Amino acid sequence: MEHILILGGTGEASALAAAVAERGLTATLSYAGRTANPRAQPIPVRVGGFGGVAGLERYVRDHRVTHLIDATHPFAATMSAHAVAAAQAAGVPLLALTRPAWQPLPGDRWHGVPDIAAAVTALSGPARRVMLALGRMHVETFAAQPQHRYLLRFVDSPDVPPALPDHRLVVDRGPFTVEGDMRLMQEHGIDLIVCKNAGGTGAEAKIVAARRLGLPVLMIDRPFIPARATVHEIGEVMDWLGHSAHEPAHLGV
Ligand code: 3Y8
Ligand code: NAP
Repeated sequence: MEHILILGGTGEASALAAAVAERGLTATLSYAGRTANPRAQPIPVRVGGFGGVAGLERYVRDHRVTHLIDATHPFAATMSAHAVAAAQAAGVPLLALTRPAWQPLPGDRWHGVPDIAAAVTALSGPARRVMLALGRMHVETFAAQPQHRYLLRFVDSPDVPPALPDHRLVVDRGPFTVEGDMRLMQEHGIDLIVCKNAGGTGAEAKIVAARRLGLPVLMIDRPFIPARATVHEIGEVMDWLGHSAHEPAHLGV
């Protein structure tokens, strides 16, 4: 009897949860607990850290996990590194489900930076109207460039106001729409977008909106993640699990 542990927090993890539920497979979706009301799922959910690599290994053994799937965000590098180490230690197979990085199209005005610290440095210079579409976790580091007017977008309302002297805050969870993000950028007179190269479709609206408005984008490259087997499609995960994506449970297979 399999027990699939999905490390979630992305649109792809939710789509995978739906696919394994449809096939009646035994699975658990795991959230870190970063948001107040994570999306409801069709499979059991656990919330909170595991307690490092050892904690994840213990969870895998105690819950007889047979397959570990890392469907976390490409910037959740610590979780992904822990998954590689814990899967090895516990002797369970690991597969990563990720989305390819976004690539600029002709005409895109992207300026690539290696990490968030480099994005902060790149913001030196005269005041601008910057859409900081990075969520809440890294906002404090941008206080080093207080001259800008920042447009922030968080999933939840913050307990304390962000430490940026000139900011506007939108509380909204994705997926977002191109029209919605174009309107937001125009309403706030945005002249620069800062974002992570998340890939996928849930966060893509803002770079399409920037493209249509001819706005520059400060694109933060993904952090290093140790090598592991990786796929980009749900069907490949189902094949890996030994349940072809074309054998729905109701056919009694
Ligand atoms: C807690 C689970 C689903 C998953 C939906 C995806 C798409 C919408 C777009 C912008 C960019 C950002 C942020 C973003 C998106 C999806 C996906 C995605 C970006 C939820 C969720 C959790 C989180 C955590 C949250 C981070 C933040 C990042 C906001 C749920 C809604 C900016 C990443 O307030 C905080 O502390 C938020 C923290 C980590 C990054 C940061 O540094 O702040 N995601 N986002 C997960 C957990 O607890 O394990 O609440 O339902 C999931 C989603 N957010 O099931 O449909 O697939 O990525 N999430 C980025 O890409 O830059 C928003 O505003 O344009
Ligand atoms: P991270 O920095 O890689 O991980 C930090 C710690 O958070 C991990 O060591 C682990 O704690 C815990 N953790 C992370 N993801 C977890 C999960 N799915 N289930 C259980 N514990 C988890 O992670 P992060 O960048 O904070 O991301 C947290 C969550 O938000 C993940 O689900 C990720 O997919 C989602 N997310 C992140 C981003 C982003 O920009 N970083 C964007 C969208 C969604 P222990 O060491 O105690 O086990």
